[in-house]
Order: sequence, then structure tokens, then C-alpha cells
Amino acid sequence: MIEHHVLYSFRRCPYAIRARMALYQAQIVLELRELLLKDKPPDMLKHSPKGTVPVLITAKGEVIEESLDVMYWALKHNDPEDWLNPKFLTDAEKIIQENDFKFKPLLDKYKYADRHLELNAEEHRNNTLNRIENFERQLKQHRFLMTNQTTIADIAIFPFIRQYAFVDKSWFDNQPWPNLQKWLHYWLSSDVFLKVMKKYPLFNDGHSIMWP
Ligand SMILES: N[C@@H](CCC(=O)N[C@@H](CS)C(=O)NCC(=O)O)C(=O)O
Repeated sequence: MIEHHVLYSFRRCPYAIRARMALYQAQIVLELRELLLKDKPPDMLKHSPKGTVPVLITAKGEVIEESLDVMYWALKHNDPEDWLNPKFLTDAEKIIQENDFKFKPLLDKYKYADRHLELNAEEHRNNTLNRIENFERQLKQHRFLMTNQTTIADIAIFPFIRQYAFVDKSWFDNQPWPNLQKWLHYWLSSDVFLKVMKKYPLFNDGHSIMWP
């Protein structure tokens, strides 16, 4: 019988990062179970056989096994800065879907070019440029992706841009994308990101902690 919320998480996973950022923003207190992807706890797989993180099991026993759903669940409880501002939600959802289903596969091919030998790394990277330049164009118009305030789109997409930038950070820093670079820097140094990236001992080693 669960009496508090439980989050199965993996520190560096971009989906888990965005979920934790929304949970932290909403000030949700939970038990964090930090795991190794190669050694998933049987209890997590019992609740969510698809075996991806993050998975949130609420105190009521509800299983939320998609990172976006975790974000919505958290922000519907408490959204102090209006990240779910309804005015931008439809468009925010559209660019999140494009990120998850169009940009992310291209990012994976660039990041793991050694597993995708049909093209070399530079050619894989070239395939990402249209999408990255779309982000730069949006951030030229306003400080955040949808408007001058943070929306769920910034949080949902930032962990993937972070991954992208760090494949070759000096190359990324030398591209003509001042607005994207500034936005990335803003999130990398934000309190919410730094807090959710704190290192915790592994649940696999018998540790679980009340979070944040
Ligand atoms: N659509 C899922 C994707 C989550 C996902 O793919 N997470 C990766 C880690 S970043 C994972 O758990 N992969 C399973 C594995 O590597 O075994 C979500 O948004 O939560």
C-alpha cells in the first residue's frame, strides 16, 4: 500500500529531467527511486511493464508512465508561474510532439552516429539543422519558446537541446544561434534544473529518499 507518491527516475534521462522539473516547480514531495536502466526494479515493471522512466505512482495508486503526463499531473496540482497558460497550450503541445517524434530521432542518430553508419556524424547533424533553426527563430521572437514567459514547451524541450548541445559543445557554441544559446544557458543555470540534477544514491543499492 503506497502512502506517498513514488517516482522511478534516472538522473540523466531527458524525459525524467523534464518530469522532475515540473514536479519540483509544483513543489510535489515524493519518494525518489533513482535507478539504473539496465537493472529496473521488479516493482516498477509490475506497475509499468513498458519499462521506461519516468514512472510516477501516486499516493492513490495511479500509475503515470509518460513524462508529459507526469508534467501535466504536477502542474495541474500547482502551477505558480502559469507554465500551463491555456493561451499557449495548443501550440506548445504541437512543438513538444515535434520535438519528441521528429527532432529526438534525429538527435539520437547524431549523438549515436557510430550506431547509424548509413551517414557520418556530420551528415546526421546536418539533418537536425532545420529543426534547430526553428527553435532559434522562435527564440528570436520572444524570450521563451512560445512567448516572453516560460511554458511547458520550454521545460519539455530543454533537456533535449541540452543533449544536442553537449554532443559537441564547442561546435554548438560557435553556431549563429545567439537566442538558442542564451536560452540554453538560462535553463542550465536555473535553480529548477540544478535542483533536479542533484545526485542521489541508487534505489538498486537499497536507497530511496524523500525528495526534493
Ligand atoms: N515516452 C516516454 C519515453 C521515456 C524513455 O524513453 N525513457 C528512456 C530513458 S531516457 C528509457 O527509460 N528507456 C528504457 C531503457 O533504456 O531501458 C516518456 O515520455 O516518458
